[in-house]
Amino acid sequence: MNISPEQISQYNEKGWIVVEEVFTRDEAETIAQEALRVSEAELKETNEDYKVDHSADGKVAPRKIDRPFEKDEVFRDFVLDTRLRKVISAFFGKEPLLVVDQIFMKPPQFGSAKPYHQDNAYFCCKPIDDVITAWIALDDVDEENGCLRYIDGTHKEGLVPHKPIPGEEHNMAPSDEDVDLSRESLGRVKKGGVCIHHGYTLHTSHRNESGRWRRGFATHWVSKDVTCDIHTLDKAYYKRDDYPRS
Ligand SMILES: O=C(O)CCC(=O)C(=O)O
Repeated sequence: MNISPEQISQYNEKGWIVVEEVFTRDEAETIAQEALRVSEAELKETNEDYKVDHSADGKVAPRKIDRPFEKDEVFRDFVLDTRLRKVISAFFGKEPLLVVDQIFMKPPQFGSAKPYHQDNAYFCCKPIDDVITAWIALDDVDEENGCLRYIDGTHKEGLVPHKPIPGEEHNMAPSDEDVDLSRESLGRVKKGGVCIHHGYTLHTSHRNESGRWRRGFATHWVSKDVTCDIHTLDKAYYKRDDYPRS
């Protein structure tokens, strides 16, 4: 797949980009089905609140799968696919190394919002230009089922303070004054396409108001030059013996 100079310019200027058709729809559907199977099995066993979404009338559905890479070879092969790694390196300019992953399920009708945040508020890694996320759409994703939304240019503006949200301590967010909604753009993407964003780009996703799933496979990458002030890299996948070397 060729990445155009315009796409590179958009990533550099806005801090995010959509690349369509990295995977086929059938490949994304296989992963979406597997995500459903794994998350429903986990739902039967877990009472961890951050893994579950609740409807107003008492229904529950899976919210997320943590570290899918470690749970199924199918997930592993998918996120290490060379097409994905080539696309990321086109924006990154270095070999991307996979640190961690998560699948956000956002179930129909009541999949919850993810508040505005910068990924590096969680990761605390540096240099920041070597921290990047590739979010693979496992469904067609638009404003009705909760696409990613970005504040353009925030990757050039540093880290803003984040605080845990009361009652949702798994979520941290900046104050409203730090989110300039006049610069918000939508990351609409088709199934199999990928949204890529810089570690400082402010982003969010709204509640799923549609009758469709909105599953997104988030993969978080760094370069070999990255160091970290906290535990983020301790269990990084690229340190595993079976991680593919280029
Ligand atoms: O899938 C979502 O709604 C949130 C994803 C996200 O915040 C991320 O991939 O960094």
